[in-house]
Amino acid sequence: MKIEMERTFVALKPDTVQRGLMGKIITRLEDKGFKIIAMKMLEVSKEQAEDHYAEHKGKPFYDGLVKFIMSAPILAMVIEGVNAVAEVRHILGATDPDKADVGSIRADFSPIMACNSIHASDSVESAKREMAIYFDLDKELCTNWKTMMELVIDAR
Ligand code: 3AN
Repeated sequence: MKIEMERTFVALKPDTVQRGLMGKIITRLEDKGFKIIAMKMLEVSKEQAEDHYAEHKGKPFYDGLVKFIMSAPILAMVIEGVNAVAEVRHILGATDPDKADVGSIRADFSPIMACNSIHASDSVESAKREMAIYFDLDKELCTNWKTMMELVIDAR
């Protein structure tokens, strides 16, 4: 199995912010051992929304997606960890909460697919593209610190 240190883009969607579930969902990511290296609450602009969902342009649900992501603030994050892209998607569960594994974030928190609580990039390439939509990558990533686990490993 590959072991790669990766970064991924995660956004807690408007439904999560409105329902006061940010803390619970961040805890799931931190408990798994991921490192949050950037975090920003923001109101998504039309341009950011259209960039984010460019792959869905033309689909019947596209307008609803853009409207929804702009309907309340999101919490944008960059997350670092071993195999972070696939592992974070695994913790999220399937896009449709009805099909998400029991114990995944979407199975546990999301009522319907249109309000599925959280987004995470589906590849390293998507992660780079999506991070750049929401963060100034030269200034806004906090990379010069270590988690307790990293300090313990260094001290051995
Ligand atoms: P994920 O967030 O799991 O990567 P995407 O990026 O494929 O899912 O889809 C983003 C959003 O688009 C989903 N949260 C969902 O609301 C909507 N969506 C995706 N596929 C469909 C579909 N087949 N019918 C309706 N809405 C969809």
